[in-house]
Amino acid sequence: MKRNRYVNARRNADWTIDQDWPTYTAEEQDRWRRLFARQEKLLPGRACEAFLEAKSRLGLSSVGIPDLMDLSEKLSALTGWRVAPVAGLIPDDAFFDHLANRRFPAGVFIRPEEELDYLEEPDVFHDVFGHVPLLADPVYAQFLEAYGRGGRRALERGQLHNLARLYWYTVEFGLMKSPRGLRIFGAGIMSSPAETIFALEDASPNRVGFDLERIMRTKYLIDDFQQTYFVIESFDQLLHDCYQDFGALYDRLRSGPEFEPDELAKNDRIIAKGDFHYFRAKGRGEGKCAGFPSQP
Ligand code: HBI
Ligand code: FE
Repeated sequence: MKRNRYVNARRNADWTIDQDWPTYTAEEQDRWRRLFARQEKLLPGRACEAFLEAKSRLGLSSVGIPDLMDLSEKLSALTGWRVAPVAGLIPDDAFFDHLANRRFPAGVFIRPEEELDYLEEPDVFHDVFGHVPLLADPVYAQFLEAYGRGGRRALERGQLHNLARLYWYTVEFGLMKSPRGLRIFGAGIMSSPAETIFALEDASPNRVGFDLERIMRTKYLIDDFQQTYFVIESFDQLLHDCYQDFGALYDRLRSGPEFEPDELAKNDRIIAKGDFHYFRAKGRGEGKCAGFPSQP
């Protein structure tokens, strides 16, 4: 297979494979360098401090695709997390088991040239550049481990759809307050130049203060920029609010509203109400207000 040469690699019971680092071609290494250089220019003043700091501490650089063994040694010295090579998406139970044991499963193929800006499966640039740096932050590190344990419980209880929304709106597309304005921490934004700008600077999307239950009631789009971004105060807030058994919350979620990706809810702490021009032009959402009397 051209697209991902690892799909037929011999894999272990936990879905990990050998990264086989020496076999990356010069072309693939160059693709990493270009992706890296492009994000490197955009992220100062846009990515949260913890990310920027960890990125250099871990020695991520435009030199090329990191050897995940070396990277794991550096990361584990900081927070005990390691990076586990996988071929692509792995089953939910295996994914959560890795997280619960402080191993982050990272895709090791690099996106093909034709999909430089959009791809469906997580590749090494998304997973390693986007996700790994924050694992060097002790509080974020604890949050993601707890998420892994919560994932296993959610699977048993048939509540994964709700928990997956938390992952989506924080780990992948989360924003954070900082003394000098909003910053990115979600890996889906971090690894996308277009969404880096869109999430912070475009007038289209809503930006709403983090609320766990509200997020778990909110659907999401997987094939476009987000219509609503949720904003945490800090990783301490994220960990604190999520460090609980979600059992009672899941029971509440069985009734009550579900929100569309473009909808504002009555009790939202609105940081910015989107004008939705980007989405309206594509015929995909206009920014409804649930529970508000509709304006003529
Ligand atoms: N596998 N490699 C990989 N990466 C993911 O982010 C991932 C996965 N398998 C399942 C999964 N995510 C979902 O369970 C979560 O996003 C909820
Ligand atoms: Fe991801």
